[in-house]
Amino acid sequence: MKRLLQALSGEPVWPPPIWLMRQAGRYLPEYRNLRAETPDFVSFCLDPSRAADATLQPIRRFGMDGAILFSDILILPWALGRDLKFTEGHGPSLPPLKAVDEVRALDSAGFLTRVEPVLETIGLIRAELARKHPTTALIGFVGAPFTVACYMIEGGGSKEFAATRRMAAGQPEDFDRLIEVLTTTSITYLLAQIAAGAEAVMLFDSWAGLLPPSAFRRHVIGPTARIAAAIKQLHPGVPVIGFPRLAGTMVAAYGADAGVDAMGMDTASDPAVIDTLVPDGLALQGNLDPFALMQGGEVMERETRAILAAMRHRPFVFNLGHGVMPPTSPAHVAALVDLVRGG
Ligand code: 1CP
Repeated sequence: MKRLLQALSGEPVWPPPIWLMRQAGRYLPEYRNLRAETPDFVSFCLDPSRAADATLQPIRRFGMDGAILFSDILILPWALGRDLKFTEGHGPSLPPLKAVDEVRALDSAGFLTRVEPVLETIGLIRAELARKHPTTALIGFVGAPFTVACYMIEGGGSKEFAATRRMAAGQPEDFDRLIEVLTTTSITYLLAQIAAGAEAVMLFDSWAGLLPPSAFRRHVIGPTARIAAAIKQLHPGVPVIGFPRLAGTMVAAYGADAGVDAMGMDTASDPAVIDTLVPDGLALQGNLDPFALMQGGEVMERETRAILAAMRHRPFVFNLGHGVMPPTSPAHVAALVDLVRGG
């Protein structure tokens, strides 16, 4: 079995497998060249041969144990009929979703047709992995319902996601309905990704840490558990990774109740403490500071060794605590892979 899949399934594998969030992206010159051919980011994500190429670029360079599908968490709202634009230096924008009528109008019947290019991308990636990188596993993903709801309600990125939290607190039925649509369509989408060739799946819950404990259980743990159970029912061998970013002490409840096989640790988490908060069989993934990677050299080495020492005894996948930053030198990524593989 591929080493990444072994570790995610709860088997200690050492040295640990490694891949990095945002391992495809602007820090790679070959990505910038490819990206320049398709200025519109949504079109780029929906171009199977270019999206497959972007996915494979870091694998060709560094031989990572995991390839993550090149796409975006906002492709799902786009496929549900919300207009989506990415502007250079500004990030995503969508029309802010305000009322329950707009939730009812989401096209959960038609969305699967619109993501067909993504499924085709997955097929292309698997074919090239089989030919040239047979030990690398392909990870599919969605944004977890709460995080996707944040972008849909706010209409883009935000520091506070105030409109979202206001709707969750003040219009709980509307909010539940949106989370419900996102939960059921995420299940359909992930099952389609697995059928197309994804070997593990990840749920990015980047803004989970904004919620108080009661809402965290309702909008983060609940939907994640439903998605994980639906996948387990049909594909018990496909590992599910959850990433409840900035969840603080709520990782204990998440680790116990979200039904995931593996949990991503964010940059602020102390791996030795997380280790004591979650069940022994749960694989952990993370969590080098992206800025330590950017710095490289001794800083990167010291931080990396501390994480390895804390995780030596459990199923573990080396990663960052959040995505690779654009100014990062690719040489630092190569050095990190060597360091981790040296055990
Ligand atoms: O022009 C570009 O190249 C745009 C930069 C970019 C990239 C490379 C965006 C816009 N998305 C992506 C790809 C992407 N996004 C991947 C693919 C594979 C990989 O990791 O290598 C994945 C898994 C994502 C997931 C994603 N998109 C998340 C969850 C993880 C996280 O970073 O917290 C989120 C929140 C997004 C939204 C998004 N997409 C892009 C941007 C700049 C943002 C953040 C917007 C914001 O909150 O301000």
